[in-house]
Amino acid sequence: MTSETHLSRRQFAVTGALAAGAALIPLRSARAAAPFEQAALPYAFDALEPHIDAKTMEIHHGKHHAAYIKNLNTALEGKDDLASKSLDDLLAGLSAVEDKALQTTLRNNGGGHWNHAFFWETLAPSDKSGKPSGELAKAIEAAFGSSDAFKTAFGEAATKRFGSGWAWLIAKDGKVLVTSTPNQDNPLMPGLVPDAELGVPLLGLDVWEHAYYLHYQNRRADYIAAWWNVVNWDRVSARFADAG
Ligand code: MN3
Repeated sequence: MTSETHLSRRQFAVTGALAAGAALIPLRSARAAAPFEQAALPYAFDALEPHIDAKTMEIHHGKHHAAYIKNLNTALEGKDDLASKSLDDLLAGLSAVEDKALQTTLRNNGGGHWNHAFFWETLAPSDKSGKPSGELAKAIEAAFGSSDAFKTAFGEAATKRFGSGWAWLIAKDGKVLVTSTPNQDNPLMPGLVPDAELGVPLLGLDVWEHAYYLHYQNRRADYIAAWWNVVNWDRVSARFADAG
């Protein structure tokens, strides 16, 4: 995860240990702090209206995303080798987790945490949405022919994702491409998502019904069309620049 997001680890409390020779001892008892915590939204719940309504944002952030973090932290209890990893490293190494039940739990909830933290940072009020700029605009033009053709391709990936999942624009080898993943998978999980491309996520769209059902009911296409109004293109363009 890049520094823009807030997947910070809670600082474990340490003893004062000021006496000469005393070591600082992390308090990693059974009551040790959970490793992952949730950042506040970078805007108000109603900041994306009318495109995404305040109630949906409140439940999506406060209930759904929060539950992924809670479940992730619970799964990591007592597993210091995994709990000490960054979330990116945890996802990158999931295919090597031998306990398949644990792997599935980490995949669903670690992916859920990563994807949602990324999603909130990808959005902005419509008056700040902007357009793809700089090298990203050129890469989209090169890959898809036009901005409209890109939106059509991305929208198709989001619409055709059966059930729950995500559509992505990713950077790979200096280019951009569209892919999609089921459930809470993402393009940072080598060895686990055979039908998806791996790469650096630039833009991700949550097409789980919980992301739109209150306002749009079954009309996923209407949600997708409205969502374009609240994409934070400055952020997406910066991600492409950082992807190198
Ligand atoms: Mn969601």
